Amino acid sequence: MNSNLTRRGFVSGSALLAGAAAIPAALRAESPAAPAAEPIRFYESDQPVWTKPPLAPGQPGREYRPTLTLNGSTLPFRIVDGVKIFHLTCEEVDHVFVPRTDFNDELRALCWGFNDQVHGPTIECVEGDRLRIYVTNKLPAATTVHWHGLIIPNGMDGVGGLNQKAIQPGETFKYEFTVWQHGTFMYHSHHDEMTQMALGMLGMFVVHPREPERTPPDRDYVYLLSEWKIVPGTRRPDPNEMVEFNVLTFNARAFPGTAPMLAKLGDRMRIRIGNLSAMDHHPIHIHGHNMRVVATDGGPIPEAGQWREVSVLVPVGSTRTVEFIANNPGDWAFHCHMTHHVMNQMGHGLPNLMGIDPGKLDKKARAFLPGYMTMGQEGMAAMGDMGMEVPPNSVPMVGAPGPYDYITMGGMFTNLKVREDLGGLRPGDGRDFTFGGWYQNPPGTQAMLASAEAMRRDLEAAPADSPHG
Ligand SMILES: [Cu+2]
Repeated sequence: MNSNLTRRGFVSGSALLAGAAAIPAALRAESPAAPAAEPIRFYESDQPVWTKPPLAPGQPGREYRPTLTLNGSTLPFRIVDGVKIFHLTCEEVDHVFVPRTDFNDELRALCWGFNDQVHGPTIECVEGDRLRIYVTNKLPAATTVHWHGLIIPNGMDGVGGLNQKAIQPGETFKYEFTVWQHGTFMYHSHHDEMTQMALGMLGMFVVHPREPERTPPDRDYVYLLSEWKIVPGTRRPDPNEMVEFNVLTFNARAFPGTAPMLAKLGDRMRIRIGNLSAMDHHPIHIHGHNMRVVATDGGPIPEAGQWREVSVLVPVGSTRTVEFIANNPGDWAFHCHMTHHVMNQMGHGLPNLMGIDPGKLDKKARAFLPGYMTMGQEGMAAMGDMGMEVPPNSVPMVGAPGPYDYITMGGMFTNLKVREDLGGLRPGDGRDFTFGGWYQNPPGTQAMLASAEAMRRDLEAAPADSPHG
């Protein structure tokens, strides 16, 4: 075979010569050589998708319904000569992870982010848009921005040293490309990544399909997962940490600082989840519903390949998009299922005190450690609401008061509030878990203290015949 004749060329050439006449016209339209009508076909094209010429800029309200990044924002743009212009400024940000309430201290830290926020605002555009993104570096260190999952020219890919010169402090770089994909992607620093991503230089990147969706969501939420080490009493996330992350975040907020998602009963929900944590994958778990996994950052999953989950694993450096109908009213937990990821600033080098009787130990220890209290003999649930003195700028084991009791959760935890009537609440208005109030469970649909009479009737009844004899 002629060495210039690639396998692809050989196969498509043969198909043209021998196959065309034999294949019925209806089937021929399905062959790989047919014009790519469906965007998904671009993933199998022999040309990178960005070579396709751009379309007129897609408009919110016309080409797409905007997404909502709770506790964050969406990056505004302007249009110049048919190109969408964005501007990101890399800078130090005094970021609040958990706002102060009557029940907890605040947790804030000096992070690095974009446009005075951590993480950066969500970039939102439409398939076929031409984008020009200016990146101004106001950090004390060089940086770059990588567009995770986007198929763009090599020189726009943002890996410092490999694809471009690093952006020095004070410089502004210009990235420009056409996006011919749709889905959920991310952006992040790709220069001294370990430091800069640990300090917060991350953001989400949503591309809407050009063709209107057959079943567009009523609500389209965006979450970016990340993890931090903030030693209680300090003001800087520690980028050297590799194992013991103690602040786990949804959109850079830890519970009780996370706003709830709101849904009207019957709403078609979409949640786009990206994970740019340093070291951990997160199984994100929903209560009261199950979710269809419809896309990754590699593209949409054809309907036949979609699957259902109640915990969707979002690996480091990936996005997962899930959909479901909010058909079960209530206040539903939405959280990472790693139990050490739903707590705040707990030390992990602790001796195991489960079942230990401290006896007179506390009294003796208080002689040289005023206020000393042995904890952990019955678990950690009581720690949050004991009102103990804690180091300044920390939320160790803090949860929040719920409608029935103290909620013993923190970290990557929030609520999905499904209501028949939202009473005019706008989801983006909520800044923490208290937004929207609490669901009133209808009588007979709630776990409660069992009555002595019910226990006598049911627990003292003769056991049913055992299938094992
Ligand atoms: Cu997790």
